[in-house]
Amino acid sequence: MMDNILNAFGLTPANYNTTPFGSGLINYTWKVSGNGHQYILQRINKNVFKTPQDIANNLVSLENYLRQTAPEYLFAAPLPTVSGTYLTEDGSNYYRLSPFIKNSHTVDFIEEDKQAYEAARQFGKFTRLLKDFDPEKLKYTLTDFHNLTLRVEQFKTALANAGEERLKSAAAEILQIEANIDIAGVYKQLVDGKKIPKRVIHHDTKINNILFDDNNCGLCVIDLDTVMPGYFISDVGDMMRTYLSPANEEERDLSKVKINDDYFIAVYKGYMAEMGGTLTAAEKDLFIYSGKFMIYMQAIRFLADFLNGDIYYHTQYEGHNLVRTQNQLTLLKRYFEAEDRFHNNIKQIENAAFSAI
Ligand code: ADP
Ligand code: GN1
Ligand code: MG
Repeated sequence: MMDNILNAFGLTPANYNTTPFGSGLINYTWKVSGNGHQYILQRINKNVFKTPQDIANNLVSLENYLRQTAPEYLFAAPLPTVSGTYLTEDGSNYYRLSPFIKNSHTVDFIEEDKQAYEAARQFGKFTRLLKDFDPEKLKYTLTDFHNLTLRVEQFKTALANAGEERLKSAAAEILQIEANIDIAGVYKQLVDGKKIPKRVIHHDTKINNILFDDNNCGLCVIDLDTVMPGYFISDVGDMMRTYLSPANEEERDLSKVKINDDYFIAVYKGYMAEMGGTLTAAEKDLFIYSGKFMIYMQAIRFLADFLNGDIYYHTQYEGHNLVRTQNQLTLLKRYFEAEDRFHNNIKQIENAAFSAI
């Protein structure tokens, strides 16, 4: 099976080794090595991405734009097949191949401020370089992906359809989701009131979607399937969700889910170093809200999947999605507790920048 896939990309199967790679929750990834070359091969989850050709088309138009406007920028776009398309099929799945970026690595959680700064800077740079690219030229590869209003509706449907046993075991988490519904209210107001602009947004700024070099300098952003029009709160919010705690969403010991203020400062400085001159005043005001938005939405998505019988996210053990929900709700609590400190941190950074002028 793999042989046909490699052949489609012009690689002679006998010359290459293919081994599973990475820790994503949606697609399957392999590293393909041989002949002095290395590639990343991915099987696209077709239950999630119904129109993978849209992803390929988006990436080609972004690559063309960036080649003209920022030729030095490292854009980890997929490679064409021998027939010139960017995807190949094995009858039931789509596959794509990208060059493996040399001397790169990813991390699953932050170990030092520098990683948070570098990652935030890379995601900020990506949106900044594309600030004059009309986002509506891109296809929505996942419609309503970060539409929190719809995610709440999907959660309610999951609640209505869930079996007794799962409902019972998730009773406490369901109450916590309901108690924080204001977060969804703020989102609805800002969308209905068109308070912030659509931009080219990555939509999956988890820490393991940044490639680092050996010195922990950011090389580039990867996992480009969900690059589409969106709001900056998606990207900054997912950084807050995945960079602030030394333990990630997989952690079962919830006492390890904490907020590291230095990582918050690093995210702010890194993102603003690129986007500070571009964000509107209304967007800047939503910087801290963005974390609540994404942490809350991820808790809802994990819990809805648990109630639906674990049909979306890869799971490794019974109750995995419920534990992930508990983890995210704990993070949300810690985030609320840190909110005043975040405001003070931002004030201090901005005052220092002002007095340096
Ligand atoms: P998923 O959607 O499953 O998260 P990713 O595109 O993030 O898929 O890829 C999974 C992992 O593969 C990444 O976390 C990274 O470690 C590695 N990876 C992906 N693309 C590249 C690349 N171009 N060069 C080097 N490593 C890569
Ligand atoms: C999924 O593919 P991966 O693992 O980078 C998910 C994200 C979630 C994330 C939670 C298409 O990302 O939205 O935030 O899991 N991607 C999709 O870890 O649903
Ligand atoms: Mg990924």
